[in-house]
Amino acid sequence: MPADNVQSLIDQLHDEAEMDRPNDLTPDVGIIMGSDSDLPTMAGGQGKRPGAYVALADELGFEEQTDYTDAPESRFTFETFVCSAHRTPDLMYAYAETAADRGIDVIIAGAGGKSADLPNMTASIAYPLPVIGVPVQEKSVDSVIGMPQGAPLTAVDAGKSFNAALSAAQILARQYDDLRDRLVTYHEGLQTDVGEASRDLHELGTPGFKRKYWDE
Ligand code: RP5
Repeated sequence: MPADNVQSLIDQLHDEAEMDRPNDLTPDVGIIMGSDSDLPTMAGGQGKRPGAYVALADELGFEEQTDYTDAPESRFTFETFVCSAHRTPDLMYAYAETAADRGIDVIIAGAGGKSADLPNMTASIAYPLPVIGVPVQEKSVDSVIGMPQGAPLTAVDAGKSFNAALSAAQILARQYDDLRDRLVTYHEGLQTDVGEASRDLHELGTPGFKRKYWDE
């Protein structure tokens, strides 16, 4: 029997699934993780490289939807939950089972440890909704990607939740030209950064480059 506060989340998910809200008012991407200790990897910060939150919110203009019935202004939104496969299996099941009816178009699921089962179990339950798995640690890679034939899961390398977010946006961009343009702009920015670094390194020389970029 789930704890009361877990049951209340489960009930809420089922209630929301029955609301039949228009797709443009529901979160497009669902981010779930096995523990709040995964948040630095899934979102970024606390000494970790930028994560899914940074990719979606800062690079692609998504907004985080924190109230299912009150969508933010941005057309593209995501929501975030902690949902442990082992400690709250009923919540994991409810999230995956209701995701499509709640209007989620793609799920990003991250988990750590050697038994990182949240991404693959979510993919099986939410099928055919696409799920992108993020192994939070190196030792989680095998358990995330090791799916049997017929039970697909797309996955990124350990800790690369930023790329998981880009992949999620790529999936959505098949439907939305605006999002496609944002992805192209982001990619052009990467090219510009490399171009700048290359010219500066060449023209300033290594000591000058280090002075300009490393001593700031
Ligand atoms: C996994 O166990 C979680 O995804 C997390 O990466 C790991 C440790 O969880 P905590 O003990 O920090 O809650 O299920």
